[in-house]
Amino acid sequence: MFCKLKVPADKIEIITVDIVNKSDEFVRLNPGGAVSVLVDREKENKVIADSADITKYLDIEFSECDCKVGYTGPALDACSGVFPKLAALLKNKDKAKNDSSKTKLISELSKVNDYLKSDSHKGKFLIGDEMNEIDCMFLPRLRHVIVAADHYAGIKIPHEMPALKQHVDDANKTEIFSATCCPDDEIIKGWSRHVI
Ligand SMILES: N[C@@H](CCC(=O)N[C@@H](CS)C(=O)NCC(=O)O)C(=O)O
Repeated sequence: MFCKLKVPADKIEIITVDIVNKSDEFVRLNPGGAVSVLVDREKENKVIADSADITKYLDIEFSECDCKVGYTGPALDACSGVFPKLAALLKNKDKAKNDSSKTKLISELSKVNDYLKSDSHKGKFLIGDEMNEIDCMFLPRLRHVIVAADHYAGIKIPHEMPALKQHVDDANKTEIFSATCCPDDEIIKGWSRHVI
């Protein structure tokens, strides 16, 4: 998603990887085997195999587009607890802790909703009317919540969080987010080894 935000469309080719059945070509390129991987064909197929390193690299190579890489502030404070609480809920094997794990996730979502409707928030996205690096970090994670928390724990974004719902609707309308969304069944399959 960050690559699509930074790099002109005619310079990008997105290739999806089946991480359960990795092709030999992919493993040759990235013996570590994890995604995301960037291959810079203009730099003798230079391979960068870590999303934080890819972000830094693209930020330098395409410096004319300022996507507020490394932003810290209220938006980051508001959204950084969501994914860890999702992981804690889905990886929890102790039934007695299930309700409290759900409550903790909902409480993190509520922090985002509160931030989105606060005076310190302006614009459609997390830190303005344009997408920035923080949106590329948070929106895919929020989609994991929307898909996996619903599938495995029956949790949906509560109706009492209209600002968060609107935020998701606005993001879904953008080409950058919708074109890079992981399909629902892949998200569900990805979490299945932790849940079952
Ligand atoms: N340091 C890596 C970690 C990424 C990561 O854990 N990717 C997972 C998918 S979200 C993966 O590729 N897992 C498959 C595997 O490691 O075989 C990054 O952030 O780029």
